[in-house]
Amino acid sequence: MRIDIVTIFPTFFDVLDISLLGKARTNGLIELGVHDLRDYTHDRHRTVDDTPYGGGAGMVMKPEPWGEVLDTLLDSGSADRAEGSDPLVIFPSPAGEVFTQAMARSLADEEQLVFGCGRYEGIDQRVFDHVATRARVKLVSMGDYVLNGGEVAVMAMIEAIGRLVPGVVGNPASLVEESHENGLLEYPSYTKPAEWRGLEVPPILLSGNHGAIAKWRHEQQVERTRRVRPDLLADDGAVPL
Ligand code: JCK
Repeated sequence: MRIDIVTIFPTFFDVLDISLLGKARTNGLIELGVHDLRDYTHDRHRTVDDTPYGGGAGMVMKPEPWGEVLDTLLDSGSADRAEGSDPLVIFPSPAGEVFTQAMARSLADEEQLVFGCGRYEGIDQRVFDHVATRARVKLVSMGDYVLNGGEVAVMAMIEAIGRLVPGVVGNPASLVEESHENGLLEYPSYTKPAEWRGLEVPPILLSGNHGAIAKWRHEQQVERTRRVRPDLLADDGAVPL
């Protein structure tokens, strides 16, 4: 998978070199390009923002630098790209579709993802409208709270997507287990020692009875989900499997 990121804070993504994805990159499983939007300006102040038409607070990102960087990213490699594997362009936005694990799974199958990180009050609408005439475009939100820009959202999305790319996660068994997940919250986990600061590991986990352990873990999942995330259960409280 190839991932390109456009941002006015390119060093924000330096940490990707040392995270989970660092290894995937040395293995060539994930190729990453980080592009400074200001490199696509032509004025001496490298201006990327301007005041909003119609008035209002804050600044809006100008369309021209976005047009130039996206021209470069969408044209480069188009010659040797396989049919039907055109890049998908993702803009984090409070007005986007909410990012989910299902979305991460589907994005992990893409050949090339381009992430456009906005700042200020966002990007001139014509950038989305124009790129949509040349590529598939998605506006994606991290959730119903307000961030200062798209960078943190892109970092989270890349972590969620990257670990689903075949060969990236160290222990594929954990992914197999995840793919069999049932839409419930996870069960509580314990490791040694069996007693710590007066707190004991639930004895069933030491019993060696794998059937009973599986049943207990499922009950824990249901109980937790009902308490913390009842929205994940059907309206009648039925347990999805
Ligand atoms: C991209 C700029 C900052 C701040 C105005 C927002 C009513 C617009 C995001 N889950 C998420 N929350 N926020 C973002 C996000 C924020 C961004 C950009 C993503 C680019 N900003 C900003 C305030 C506003 N309002 C709600 C008015 C933008 C994601 N993903």
